[in-house]
Amino acid sequence: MRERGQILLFTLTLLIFVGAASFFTFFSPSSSRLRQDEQTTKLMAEAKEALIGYAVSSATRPGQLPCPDANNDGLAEPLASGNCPNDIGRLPWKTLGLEDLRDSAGERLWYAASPVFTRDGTSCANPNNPLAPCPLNSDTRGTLTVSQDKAAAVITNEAVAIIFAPGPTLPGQLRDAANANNPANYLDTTDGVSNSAPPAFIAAQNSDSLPPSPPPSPFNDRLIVIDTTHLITVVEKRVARTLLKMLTDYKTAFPGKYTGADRHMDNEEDDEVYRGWLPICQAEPQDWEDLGIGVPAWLASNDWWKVIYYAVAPDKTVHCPAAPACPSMLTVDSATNIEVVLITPGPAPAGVTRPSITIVTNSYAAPPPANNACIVLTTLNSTEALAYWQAYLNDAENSDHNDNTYVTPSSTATARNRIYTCPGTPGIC
Ligand SMILES: [Ca+2]
Ligand SMILES: [Ca+2]
Ligand SMILES: [Ca+2]
Ligand SMILES: [Ca+2]
Repeated sequence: MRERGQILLFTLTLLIFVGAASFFTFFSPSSSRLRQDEQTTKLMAEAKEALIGYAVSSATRPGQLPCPDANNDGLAEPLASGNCPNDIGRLPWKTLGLEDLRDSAGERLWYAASPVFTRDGTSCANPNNPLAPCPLNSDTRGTLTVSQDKAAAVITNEAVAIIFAPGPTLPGQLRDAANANNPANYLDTTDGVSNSAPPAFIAAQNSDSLPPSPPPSPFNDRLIVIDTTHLITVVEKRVARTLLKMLTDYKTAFPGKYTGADRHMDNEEDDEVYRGWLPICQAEPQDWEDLGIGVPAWLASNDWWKVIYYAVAPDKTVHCPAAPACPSMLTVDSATNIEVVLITPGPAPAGVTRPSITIVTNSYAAPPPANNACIVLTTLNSTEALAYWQAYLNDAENSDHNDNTYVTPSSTATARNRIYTCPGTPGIC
């Protein structure tokens, strides 16, 4: 009995101790800061999702990000001669449809963007590709560098955008009205890297300068990164769904049939060709426009049609000779009833340049036709076409480019090929 009483007393004491500890944890200043930090992390994640949503849903240039806000009115600055006037500024929260987000110091978020993801499609000189001079597609890479805590500790040099919570004012920073729009008054410097000076950024204070090794360099920025792989992956999904919708509309408008493929990259269908590029300029048996199917201008002006592989079941085109000479359907894994296949490439692995061969636009329609689609009159021979696709397609059964059999891409990496099929893709096919 006495023993039981002792146990009870011990348990009671323990409960009081644990209760008091959690009370102090919950209400201590450090816990309050932790909650504020968590709140800031949440807001930054919300800002990241809004930027990605903006880029994915662009009506004119999928993947394009807004310019940073230079004058603190919440609105992205307009492009000037095709480029943002500044590559760093505040997050344009009004443009993104967000609340007036503030970090734990009450400051608005800041935002840096890679100019290749904010500029428009016309601001480059590109004699090889006069009507799509600066395309934004799977081959586009961000140009911002982010280091961990030292300039040499590079995490990525292909960041697309960075969102900053600037934190409280540090010594030397002025945030009065006259200095309110200068990023150096919000974003900090450590190990020689200044977060207010693109294109190189740093995520944490240089650990060498922390006590007991004086002098500690003041630094309180927090940042999150949008990398090339993440953005390209979601933009590719949107592009693939647009192309699948065009194809299913085609099959509806010209009952039961799809256009054949383009074997030369000249943007026009070739009879009895069932794999290669989707001919967005000239489809067969009828052109897109003649069937009332819109071809978004961005497919041509950003060269999306060049990087996505298209295959069609021979029997679902009008030019296939009669069975059994015409194999009827495509095979994908164990499914033998596939009518069309699209494969998106994902961003190129680091160090890989795509396309792998030099593509020169021999000539182009001038003036460009209204639909801006019939622009490329490049002609690749079959060896060149195979080399081209082998740089984009990873699995041997897909990159063979010579039969009607395909496989679900084997890689599970974020940056990888993805396959879309009809029937098979939910919501469209
Ligand atoms: Ca503005
Ligand atoms: Ca700061
Ligand atoms: Ca062709
Ligand atoms: Ca194959």
